[in-house]
Amino acid sequence: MDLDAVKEHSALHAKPSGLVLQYGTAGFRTKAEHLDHVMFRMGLLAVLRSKQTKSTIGIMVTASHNPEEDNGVKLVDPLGEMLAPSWEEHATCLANAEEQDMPRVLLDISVKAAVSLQQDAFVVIGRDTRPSSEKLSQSVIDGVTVLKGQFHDYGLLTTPQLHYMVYCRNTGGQYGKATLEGYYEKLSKAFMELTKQASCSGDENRSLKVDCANGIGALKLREMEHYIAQGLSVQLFNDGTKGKLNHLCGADFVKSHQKPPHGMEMKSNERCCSFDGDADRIVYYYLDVDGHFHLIDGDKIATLISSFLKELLLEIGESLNIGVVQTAYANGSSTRYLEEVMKVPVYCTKTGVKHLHHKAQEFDIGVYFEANGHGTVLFSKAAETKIKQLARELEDKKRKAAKMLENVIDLINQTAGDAVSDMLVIEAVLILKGLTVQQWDALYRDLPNRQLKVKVADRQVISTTDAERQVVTPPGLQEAINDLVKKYKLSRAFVRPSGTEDIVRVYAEADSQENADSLAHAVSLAVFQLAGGVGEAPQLEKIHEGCWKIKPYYQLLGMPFPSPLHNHARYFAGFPTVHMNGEGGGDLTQPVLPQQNLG
Ligand code: 16G
Ligand code: ZN
Repeated sequence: MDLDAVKEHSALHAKPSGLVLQYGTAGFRTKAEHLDHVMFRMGLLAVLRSKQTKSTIGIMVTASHNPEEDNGVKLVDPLGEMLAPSWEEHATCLANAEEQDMPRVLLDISVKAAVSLQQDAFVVIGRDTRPSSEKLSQSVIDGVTVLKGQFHDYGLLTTPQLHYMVYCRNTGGQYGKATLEGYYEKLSKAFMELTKQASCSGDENRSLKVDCANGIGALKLREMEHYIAQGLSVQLFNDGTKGKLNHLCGADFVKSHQKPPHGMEMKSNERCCSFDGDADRIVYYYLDVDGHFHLIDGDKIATLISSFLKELLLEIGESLNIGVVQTAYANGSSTRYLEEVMKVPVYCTKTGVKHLHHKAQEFDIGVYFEANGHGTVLFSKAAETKIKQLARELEDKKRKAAKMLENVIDLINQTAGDAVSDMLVIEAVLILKGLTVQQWDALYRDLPNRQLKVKVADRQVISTTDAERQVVTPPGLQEAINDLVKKYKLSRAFVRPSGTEDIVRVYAEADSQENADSLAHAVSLAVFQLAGGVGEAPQLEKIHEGCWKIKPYYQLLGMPFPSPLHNHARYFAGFPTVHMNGEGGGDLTQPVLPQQNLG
């Protein structure tokens, strides 16, 4: 390792002194202008990881669903998986080493991880469409080359495409060809084969509206469009020609605001979906005839896909085990439906794809989805071999079912959640089962829920157990949550420190939206009080300018209402919304009629 060269080049990507960043749930993420040194250093680290694993390593430059001004970087391990936890620690150490210490830290890592330095290294790089991404990926390349690693820069790619490339390269092409064309061909062939099996295809014009979050998904779906045109016509919105990345659109916006993205023309009962900024998440939705918005999130996607797979397994009479993996954010109705109606075992892990992915590997067929729309299906090697064998040996209907399973294996991107691949699986299942989007939505009804954020001095004072469903510290917080939850029907609530933002997240679910809101606010206040809240106590949730959602949670906590915090609010008794009068001065004791348009 030529440490003098490392030092010299590092100076061109100098670390702002004092800046501390953490390799979080999905790599490093912050404002793009703070990331140059991180990119260079991750280039260095990828070379070490490649030498150590004697495999190709991936680096993706993206900040996913975060604002356009942000950026981020993550490393992809040999089988297309997230970086191993011990290397996340190395990544954090290297990124935070002050300029003069960096070469020593690099050397320490290579010793600790027993990297054979004379081994060759190969790194593949991808980036999203952010204005900062091109320059930052150049810094990655500087890092790779200074350690004499070889590389291939794929340029613009979706995150899951990069995962795919890494896996293809490390399996000698068995998984597919490590080119964009290879990716499009593999997926489209499987999609066309699968949908050919549908008994009622052809009589319906299959079309789907796709909100691409003004991101990379638009470019890549455009490239893919003609490969699938015979089976599905896609109409792209927010394709990046006008709007800003992830701004008022994309999967994260739609899921968290539970409303349609801007820039999408929706007619009633049309199937629509949204990707996130790097196209590794997808959610579906539609407007009903009354113009009401219906969200179909990752939980319902998991339900659709796993029920389809289970039916195919029943058809071929094979007892391969199937399991669904969720996080605490999964809607209670989805878990109940999967367990009680579909009789599929459900497991819960901590938030973050790597945890779900890991758990899903325990099954012959492991379906995992986060409610936010990130997910995929994993087939064990043994299951794959068995299915392929059955597709050759069985006859008639059984053979057809086995062939379908074989095609699903090729259609799903097993390396990571992939909006494009998931979209095609979903579309194929809807065609094969002859389901409309409404029928899919009607599988079960989501319990009303609410997510809130609370700012505290140090979010690490909150530690959790039981897949983040129970708080361990600070003392008293779990008891407070338990007491609050008891006051509502069908309710559940949990809190966890975010892995991507400096806040604590609160989730609550209950029998009505009002109660879910109320419980979420009450829990937020408990967090604020018991976990060192900073600034103002949790504000009520803003619905639109001048309008806030409220239930008198003060009463629940034994506080007087109206509280001084809301002395500009006019309160309508029994109605859980407060309309704040911008000039102040409304009379809190006088009920006002609820306004139309509550957002
Ligand atoms: C990251 C994770 C996502 C998780 C989210 C939670 C990956 C690829 N992405 O975006 O799975 O849901 O973080 O964020 O792992 P939070 O910790 O801020 O709630
Ligand atoms: Zn993403």
